[in-house]
Amino acid sequence: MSVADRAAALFTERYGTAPAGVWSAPGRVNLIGEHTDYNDGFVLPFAVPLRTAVAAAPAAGPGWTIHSREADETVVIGVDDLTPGRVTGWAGYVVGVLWALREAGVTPPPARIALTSDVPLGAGLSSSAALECAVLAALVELGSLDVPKDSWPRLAQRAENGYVGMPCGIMDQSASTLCRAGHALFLDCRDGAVEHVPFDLAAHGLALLVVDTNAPHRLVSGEYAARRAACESAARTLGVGALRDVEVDALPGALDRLDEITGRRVRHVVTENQRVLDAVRLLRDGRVTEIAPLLTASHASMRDDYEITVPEVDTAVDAMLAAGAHGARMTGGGFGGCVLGLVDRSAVDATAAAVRAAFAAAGYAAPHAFAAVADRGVARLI
Ligand code: GAF
Repeated sequence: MSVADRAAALFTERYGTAPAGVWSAPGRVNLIGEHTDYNDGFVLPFAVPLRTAVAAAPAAGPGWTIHSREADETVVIGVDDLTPGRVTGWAGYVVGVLWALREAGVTPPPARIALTSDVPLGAGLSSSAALECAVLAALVELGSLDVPKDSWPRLAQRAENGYVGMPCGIMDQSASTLCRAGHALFLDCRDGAVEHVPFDLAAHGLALLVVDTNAPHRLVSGEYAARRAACESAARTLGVGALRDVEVDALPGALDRLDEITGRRVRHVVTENQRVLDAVRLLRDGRVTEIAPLLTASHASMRDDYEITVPEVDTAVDAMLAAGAHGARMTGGGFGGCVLGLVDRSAVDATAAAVRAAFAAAGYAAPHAFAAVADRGVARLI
């Protein structure tokens, strides 16, 4: 059964009536451009065919009833709960969207909601943005709200920053909202400019192997916030609005003005922005295999300069490269999560087997591997 059908069936089972509709939003894999979004930089994610589905219908009284299949829990939310910190856990992302709408001067419609998801939690595939964006789509349509789609990423980000307390950038919510099938989303996180870059690997005899290392990441923990704070402090020291304003050529001079650790953080961001621009240029020209060294360089930069990888992630990247992957890197916020590898189509199974063998040898739990294709963003499915 599709995720949309499962959400509809869940709604009927819980509430004894059919939903008014089912909306869904995808998780994402970021091809390249990590920890650049909150530095006003560039990112290149694509949506994966793993989706969160929200079946919903208007409710008579005030408030919201929300049931999650994965949590096996029903949460009843009153208007008083729209206060940051009041609701935590999975429901906090839903209530965060209600709160963000109200903060924007929009009254979300009372509703009954049933949700289920194919996006694994804590795998760095942006399960939270998928949830936020699917809920937003449902509420906007149920309430006929005057909330244009290009404002959804900021609203969903506001939910996460202001309600959940995770100081994320704008990448994940943009990917979940704006991505198109067969394309990666080249996003300028400063002005929101978007280019849908063709990303059809099969046409080039290639595939993108994604390995979920099962090393759970905890982005609400302090490390993500610490990286973000270091970048903002470095920008102030350098007298720029954001690290996006530091060009690669100006890096040596900038590093002279920073302590050693901050300098490495800045070097990651500045070089990563350039790698995104280089990757986009190559993809536009159809020179897909040539992005591979950029992927591998991105990983080295995250491992050595930004220090956000963990042993499971480094093992997966090394195993992919040893098995002949053209390039490989961790994707997402880090401290666990997923690794991607650009491989020949014919090498997908052998590369996945090589990672499994390396994990077994290291005593790690068996990882989950799949070949990812670029899917569409948020949509009404039923
Ligand atoms: C997480 C965040 F939510 C994104 O905004 C982004 O910073 C990413 O980590 C790192 O590139 O997914």
